[in-house]
Amino acid sequence: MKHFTKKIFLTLFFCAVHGGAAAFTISINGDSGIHGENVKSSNCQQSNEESFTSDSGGTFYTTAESYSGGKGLELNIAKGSLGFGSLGGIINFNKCTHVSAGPVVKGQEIWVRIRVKFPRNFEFNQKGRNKFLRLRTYHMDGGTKVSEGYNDLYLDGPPGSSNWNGGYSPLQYIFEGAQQWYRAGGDTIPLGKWNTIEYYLRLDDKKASEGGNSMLRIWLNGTLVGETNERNTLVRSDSFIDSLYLFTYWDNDGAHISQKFWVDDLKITTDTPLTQDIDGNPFIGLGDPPPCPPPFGLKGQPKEKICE
Ligand SMILES: [Ca+2]
Repeated sequence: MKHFTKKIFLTLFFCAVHGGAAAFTISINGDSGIHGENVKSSNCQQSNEESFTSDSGGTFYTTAESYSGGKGLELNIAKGSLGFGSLGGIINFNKCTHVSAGPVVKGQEIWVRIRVKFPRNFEFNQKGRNKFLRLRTYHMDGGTKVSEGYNDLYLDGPPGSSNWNGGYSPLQYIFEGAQQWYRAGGDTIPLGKWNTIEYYLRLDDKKASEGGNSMLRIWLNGTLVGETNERNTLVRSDSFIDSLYLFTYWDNDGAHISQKFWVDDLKITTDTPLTQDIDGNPFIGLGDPPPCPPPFGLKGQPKEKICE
């Protein structure tokens, strides 16, 4: 009880100083979902976990592909579609009141970890850069909410599949409020297998050379492939992030082909993970939950390992 009281006091103190929400965690692993059911709930609660709150019309729970728990999420893009409203989905943190989620502000940190699997014959959009994990950023001007654009992590198709501008990178970052690209290192993202990608921001309107404390980190399959403190992640000291857009947009021309791919184990947290990478940076990492083997389907063998 004493510890609980102290935690509440510290939370209130933090909010009073920073104006931001207490630490929160949003998770979607699909494991309690019903195969074929749309993943969307206006109050962010569905199948014993969180859910997209809008624009996820083509996203469904599936037993066909999963990294953990025997179920994952199937994402669809239809030929001719721009993707918005159907591809992936949006999680508005303000809708996730049951986990005390809300705007993330200067000085706070946010980690977004997801697993993604593209079929071997998957064709990325023909411009080369695919909108992937986007943290929408705003500030208030009087009573008006003003968009600063997105803190964007783009996922790029394999080299040679598209037109490259400035050299290949599997993952590229830009904050639209500052318009400066950052290209992560690392190899291409393998098709036909699960990949774990993690995206981290420490929010500041000033980068290190301006005396600020901003930070960007990107991990691909547990390896740190991008890190810089030379990017502004907010426009103003009172700016905030209040939503995650997962894909949500294909390109300006419409998809050239109808396709599906899969995601699993999406986790968004502002609570510093206990796991660290080999450089000592806190991250959600490859575990959480540990991987499950696929069901063998043979008589006498367990169908599925329980993932904690
Ligand atoms: Ca799962």
